[in-house]
Amino acid sequence: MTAASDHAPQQAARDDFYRRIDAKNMTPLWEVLHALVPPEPTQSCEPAIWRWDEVKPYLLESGSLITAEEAVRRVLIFENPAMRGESLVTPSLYAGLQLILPDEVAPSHRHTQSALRFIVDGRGAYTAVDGERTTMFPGDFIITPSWTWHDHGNDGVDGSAEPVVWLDGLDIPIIRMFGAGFAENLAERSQAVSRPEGDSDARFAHNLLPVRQLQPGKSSPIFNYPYARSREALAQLARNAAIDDWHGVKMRYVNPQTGGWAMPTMGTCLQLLPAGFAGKPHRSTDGTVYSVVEGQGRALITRGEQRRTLHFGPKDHFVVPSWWTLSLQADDECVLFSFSDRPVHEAFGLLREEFLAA
Ligand code: 1HN
Repeated sequence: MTAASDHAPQQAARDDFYRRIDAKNMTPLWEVLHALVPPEPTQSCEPAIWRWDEVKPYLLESGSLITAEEAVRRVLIFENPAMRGESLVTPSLYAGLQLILPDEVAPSHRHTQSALRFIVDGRGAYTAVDGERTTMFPGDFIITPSWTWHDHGNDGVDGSAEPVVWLDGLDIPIIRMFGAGFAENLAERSQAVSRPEGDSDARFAHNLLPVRQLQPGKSSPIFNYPYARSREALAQLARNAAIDDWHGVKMRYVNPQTGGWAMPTMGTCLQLLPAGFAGKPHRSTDGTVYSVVEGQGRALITRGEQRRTLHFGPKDHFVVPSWWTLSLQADDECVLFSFSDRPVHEAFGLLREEFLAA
């Protein structure tokens, strides 16, 4: 008798066993162990790019189809091509572009999901967070921490208003996994303003902290990190400091009370690549979303035999999945904003990254 024919009765017995335990909501680990604990990350997530010249017309068209009020949030979601239908850009992150037209209001609500905004196009919209408004300009990084009331409007600046577009990043899948999602709407369209614009900036964004400040919360008390200041820091460092072979000049947004990230679940960075920069390859476990602010360049994204070259320019967005290798190249001077779930990897001792030689 051959080994194969020996095997058949045993397999039939096993299949019968699986059927019987299946009826009791059980399944054998030995059939799935390799998939449950793979030697390396095996997420369904691909590199992808959303180019501004393709996205912008659709976003503006959405503005003629539905109001911000009716939509609650008028957003085109960036769906990862490997995860269509899931409203996700990576398995742990949500991203999309939001449009608000002059005189519109996106009504006030709060939820346990944390949100970040990165202003992409247009100026003069505002966002209000827990009683304070901030006017948004391109390149500003704004946070709405977990369970803070937030609404948006577009009153314009200097007597003129224009459509305003920003990137939204949320930790939706992380909150869903923990069964910790709660949300509620405010009865009024907009929340009452209780502090003048610039109040939190004065208290927390000048290398000073109030002496009678209470215990730090989980998120930064600064809720707008203006582009003008971040850009100036990058410009000065690009002139005076060593350029990192992998990252160029890369800085992270910081919670001034703790030195940690601005929010507990999502980490955010701004980086400058000098003109002609040819970055060395790097990979990390935190899948990352990029928003291009300035410059033209290329992202080479590889994993094993798979290889993608994404040509990017201003206001384009692209995603680099967990454990894919990224090399960044700049034609002219580039500035990139990025966000990922890195704080969660760090908190759980899971962050792995490799700075490769070539
Ligand atoms: C949300 O509250 C906003 O406040 C944007 O602007 C996008 C996506 C899913 C759930 C809540 C916002 C969102 C969101």
